[in-house]
Amino acid sequence: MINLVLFGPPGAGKGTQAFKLKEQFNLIHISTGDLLRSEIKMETKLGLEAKVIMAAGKLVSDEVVIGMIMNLMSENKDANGFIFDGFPRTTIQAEALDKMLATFKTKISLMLSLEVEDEELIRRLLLRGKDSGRPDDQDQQIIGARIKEYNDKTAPLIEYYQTQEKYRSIKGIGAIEDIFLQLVSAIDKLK
Ligand code: B4P
Repeated sequence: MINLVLFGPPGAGKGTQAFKLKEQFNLIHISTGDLLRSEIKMETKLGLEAKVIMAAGKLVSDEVVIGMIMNLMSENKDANGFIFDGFPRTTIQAEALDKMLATFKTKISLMLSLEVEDEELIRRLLLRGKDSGRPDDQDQQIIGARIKEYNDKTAPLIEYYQTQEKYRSIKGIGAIEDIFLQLVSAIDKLK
């Protein structure tokens, strides 16, 4: 199994690249952001709770996102592997993921971290906000709160994966195709 963590601040290109990588390597793409947005759309209890938190640029509780990942992984036991996009975002989530993968007798293969400066993140998200309808993409203050959450709670995971020798840093600025080729090359080295 190939199990990838696609990592980076909000707007780094995780969702964009995950979509291409899942096709290339025949993997199941799990995006916690997409899962939460679908709960919001269906107006479930979980969705109604998540809506307020996400609109403020904060992270949804570990318990909720870990539960969602567990459900999806159990439904895809025969998969070739997984791309985790936007998960884990805290140390608690990373530890829970390692435990879940252990029950599948597998591990994270690589953590691919897309590096993009704050100025470019803000530019991209405000641009997407113009037609995405995502409230968290439309206000610079909320985008700032998301970047702060990333720096405070998510960026420490770089060390978590560095210790396991799984961290690879990829420059996330430039043409989408060029960034994709760099990601593919890092994954190909696993073979
Ligand atoms: P996510 O849905 O994960 O959203 P994101 O961080 O904004 O990244 P996304 O993948 O969508 O954007 P991308 O970089 O591809 O999270 C949203 C919220 O959900 C979080 O704030 C949090 O509240 C909650 N949440 C999700 N997971 C959670 C978890 N595990 N724990 C707790 N809470 C959680 O793309 C951004 C834009 O850049 C796009 O418009 C794209 O077209 C563009 N772009 C991409 N690559 C580019 C390039 N090379 N050049 C120019 N533009 C590019």
